[in-house]
Amino acid sequence: MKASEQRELLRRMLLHRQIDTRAFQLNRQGRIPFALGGEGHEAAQAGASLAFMRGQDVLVPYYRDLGLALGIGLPVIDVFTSLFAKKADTSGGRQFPSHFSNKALGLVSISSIIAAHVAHAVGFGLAMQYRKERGRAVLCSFGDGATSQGEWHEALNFAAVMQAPVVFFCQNNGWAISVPQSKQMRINDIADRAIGYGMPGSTVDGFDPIAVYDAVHAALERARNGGGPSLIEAKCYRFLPHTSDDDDRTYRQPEEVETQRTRDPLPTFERQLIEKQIYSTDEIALLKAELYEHIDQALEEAAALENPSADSLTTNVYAGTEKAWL
Ligand SMILES: Cc1ncc(C[n+]2csc(CCOP(=O)(O)OP(=O)(O)O)c2C)c(N)n1
Ligand SMILES: [Mg+2]
Repeated sequence: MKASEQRELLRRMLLHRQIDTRAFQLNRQGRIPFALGGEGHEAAQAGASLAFMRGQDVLVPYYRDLGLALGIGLPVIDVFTSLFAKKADTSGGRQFPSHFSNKALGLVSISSIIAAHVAHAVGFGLAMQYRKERGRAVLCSFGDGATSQGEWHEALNFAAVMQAPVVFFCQNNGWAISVPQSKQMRINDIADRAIGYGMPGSTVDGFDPIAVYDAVHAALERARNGGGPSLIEAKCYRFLPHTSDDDDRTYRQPEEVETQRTRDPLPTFERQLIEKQIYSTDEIALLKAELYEHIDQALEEAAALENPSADSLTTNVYAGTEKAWL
């Protein structure tokens, strides 16, 4: 991979981590009601986002995919406009946090219903196929827990039968809120499920952004060229509680989290880039400071925006009040 692409991967990972940190700080300060972090998922999402072709592909993500959304071009200010529930948000400040969407970027709005969006993704893929739009594919992302839902299985089976251009990207962090993988399934590798549907499946180290990029890139290329769907499982870990409303000490040992933290993909990738002389320590420090400044400005700009008016309270809630989203 080119040095410039490796630098870009690190930039995306750092941006994701820094925004997560700021969102949890804002939550603890009482400035936003809810935060949902992807710490431990940065490498998987940066790698997958680099394989996405903006203007061609469609991303059907889930709520933990801030890094994927930023990676394909979601502006930082939009993240905070949503977190502060401002009028300028695509949903007019009415959307649940971490439910970003951006039509121009091909970023589909998130379904709060776990795995429902996997069927939607197949629908997008079938539409591309029906319109004979070669060179386009759908990237659909979800967690390990989503693969325990019936809809997930129906969606994968149908995608395989129809040879729809969809890449199913599982970020297996070992937990579905308080339920560990061992209580969800009797298999170790979720990618093993692919064979049951007749599509290629592979497991990659979700802490290695280059490995994830390689796997997702190859699968998207295959889909774009009529080769049908695939399932990729990126094994990672969730370092934070499920959300700011969750206390993970009630269901997992802090030692487990500490052990996983020693494998944190951020310092690991930073070290790798320094060893390869792609970045110096000073350059990384400068990059972090620049990102911090950018986030700071976007955050304050968003905080100063107008709130939705009280009379918009029922817009898009009752029939007859529909207003198209941006
Ligand atoms: C159909 C459905 N069931 C339950 C929930 C509640 N819920 C929200 S997130 C979640 C866990 C999903 O875990 P996973 O797919 O592994 O993603 P992760 O949060 O670990 O990234 C659950 C059960 C839901 N939103 N939808
Ligand atoms: Mg999970």
